[in-house]
Amino acid sequence: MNYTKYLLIALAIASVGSTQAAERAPNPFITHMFTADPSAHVWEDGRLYVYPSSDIKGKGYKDMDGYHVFSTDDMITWKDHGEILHSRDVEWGREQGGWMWAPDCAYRDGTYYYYFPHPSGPKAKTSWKIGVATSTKPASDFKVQGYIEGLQSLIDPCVFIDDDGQAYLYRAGPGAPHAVKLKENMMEIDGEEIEQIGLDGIREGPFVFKRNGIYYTIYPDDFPKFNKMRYAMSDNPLGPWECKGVFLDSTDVITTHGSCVEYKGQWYLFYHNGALSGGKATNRSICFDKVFFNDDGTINKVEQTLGKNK
Ligand code: FUB
Repeated sequence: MNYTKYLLIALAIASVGSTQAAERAPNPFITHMFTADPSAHVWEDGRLYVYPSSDIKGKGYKDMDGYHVFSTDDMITWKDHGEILHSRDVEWGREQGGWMWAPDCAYRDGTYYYYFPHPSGPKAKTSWKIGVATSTKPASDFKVQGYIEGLQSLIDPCVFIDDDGQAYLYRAGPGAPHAVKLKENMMEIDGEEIEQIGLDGIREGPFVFKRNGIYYTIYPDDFPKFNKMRYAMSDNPLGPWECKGVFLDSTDVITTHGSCVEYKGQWYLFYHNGALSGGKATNRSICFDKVFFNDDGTINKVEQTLGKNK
């Protein structure tokens, strides 16, 4: 075989390889229903699970009343595990239902803990509780156990378990961001809530993760009209934090809310936009894009593989 022929064959193989490496589900990756506020986790079965809230076609935030779970093992094919919880399953919840807002899920010792903000009284804004449902499976058979007592009325729970096994609950919106340790039962607080300092401009939706010994909080800011996503770093899971600025520009809806996770050697940001509804604020769709870190741990601006507002 002459050299040119050999080179052409090698280039063809390389280009097939790079096409395969780039393969992924296009954004938005869930298209049969509206979804928002994606919280992504990789569990022991090796799959990546996404726990979002569900928007309802033509309806508003107060009408959000159930949760689905989605999972994948290749970032291409996504399985809808169906509805895992509905406001009617929440005994202590407000009679009128609705308001099942941004959830999160954590795993400890064979149990999955599903955390969801839901009001306990007719005045949603002053009666937010953080409900807890448990299951031995990541995406089915969840049973509501109650809510976490002793917390102020805030939304958007995120539960992070550190390498030493200590679990922390973070929340923000409509008030200032707070964090608190959880007991080993994952359903009771251990100590006082601590205001999180340094999350400049935070509106709601904190998500905490750790990489190379550095703690990160990513969060929606209050940028007028179309919020952006900022991040902050710390050497302590309870802060103080140092805000490093915007790493996700606005999408085409006012809210932004997301999570950051490593899967099969690549970091991803999960977030939402209004691509399937033409930018309707309450009919959102979840997306993911790659995240790249610099040597000092700072995060590069995430390139959205679909349109955005500046
Ligand atoms: O999806 C309902 C609410 O909108 C969430 O709880 C907030 O984070 C915002 O995305």
